[in-house]
Amino acid sequence: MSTAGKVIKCKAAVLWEPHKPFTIEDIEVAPPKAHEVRIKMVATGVCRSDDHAVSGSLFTPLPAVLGHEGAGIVESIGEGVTCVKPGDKVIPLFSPQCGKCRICKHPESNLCCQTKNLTQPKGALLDGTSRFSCRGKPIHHFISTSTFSQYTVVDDIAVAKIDAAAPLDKVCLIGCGFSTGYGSAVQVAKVTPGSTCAVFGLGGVGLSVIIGCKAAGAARIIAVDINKDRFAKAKTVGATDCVDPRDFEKPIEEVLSDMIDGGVDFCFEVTGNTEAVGAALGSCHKDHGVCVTVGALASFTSTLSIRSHLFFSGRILKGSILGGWKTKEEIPKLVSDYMAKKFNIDPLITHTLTLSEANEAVQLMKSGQCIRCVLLL
Ligand code: COD
Ligand code: ZN
Ligand code: ZN
Repeated sequence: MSTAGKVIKCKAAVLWEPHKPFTIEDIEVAPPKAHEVRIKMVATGVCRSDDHAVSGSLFTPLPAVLGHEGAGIVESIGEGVTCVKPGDKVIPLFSPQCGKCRICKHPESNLCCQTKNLTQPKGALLDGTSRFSCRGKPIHHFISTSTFSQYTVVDDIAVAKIDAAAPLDKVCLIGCGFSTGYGSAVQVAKVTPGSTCAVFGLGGVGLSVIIGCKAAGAARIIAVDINKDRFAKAKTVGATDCVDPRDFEKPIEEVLSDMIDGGVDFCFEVTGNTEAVGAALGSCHKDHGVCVTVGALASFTSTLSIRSHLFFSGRILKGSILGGWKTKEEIPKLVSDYMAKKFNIDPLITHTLTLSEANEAVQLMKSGQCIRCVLLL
């Protein structure tokens, strides 16, 4: 029997208060309104930003259904939706693409003017209301996505149709972590063939940067982390050298400068530790080095402290969101590239659990035991 037009009851992980575990609840998910899409979620990765929302360093109104790295199948569509139909495999987009605004029309940018849920979180869909309720109370959405639920509703500018053959328990990572890292290398830094690269931080996102550097033809990729347990996986995905800054008395930027004749061409800070930004920038060649910071976004309130003399030359420091991809257009292409084996994301998934184990997944991530944990919904 069709569920279209009806309220769906399903399970979701709800965060009622900051710093508390999720509770697995029976929630109600209302049908999609005009230009909205209701999705039966199949799989979701658990990302650092979900935990940043739990801790409050990434502000989002609560109670909420978190999760933003998911994949599923369209259950029903609201009036006026033309980009997807029931039965389509999709990835929800925490950074939407309206296709009409100045930013969407700019060839180099991707932070669409409708990315309000990310920059000024209201915890709602674009019409300002929620489709979730639990125990008689409205529950907020999270950055246009809310994937820790068996069903979610998103705006039609925040969903990308993907290859019908794509394995959703793998390509869910293309909704955030993989695309953020891979795009930082190929799209934001524009790593060149034969170049030298260094990647600070070897979590799921940093390893995805390495995959991107390798795909772009980098000759040398130096993986930097204070946790040596991450080195084996870094080598598996393409690192040529692994360095622990704590093994040296001199600063890591001097170590890398000695290793690579004045510093690397491209450096990436993917630690979530703002203090590493200066070291990453200082590890770039002073003449032309490009440094991309991913971790500096980890908190809305943190500030950077960088020695100004690092800019007394041609170094460039760049930021980005979601690897610079124009999401609606380019996320499906990344899924197709994965299907065509242009890169492999499978080594990033070290654990697969169920929705009822969402809190265990967060603990695995916080303890550093997992790279990416996927929840089956
Ligand atoms: N030097 C070297 N390595 C370090 C240092 C340091 N000073 N500090 C920490 N590290 C290492 C840790 O040992 C760890 O291995 C690694 O850095 C970080 O790994 P994870 O598993 O914590 O992180 P990821 O890859 O899942 O996520 C890293 C981000 C920086 C992306 C994350 O913190 C984040 O949320 N950033 C928000 C910005 C963003 O764009 N996120 C993607 C959209 S949600
Ligand atoms: Zn994320
Ligand atoms: Zn736009």
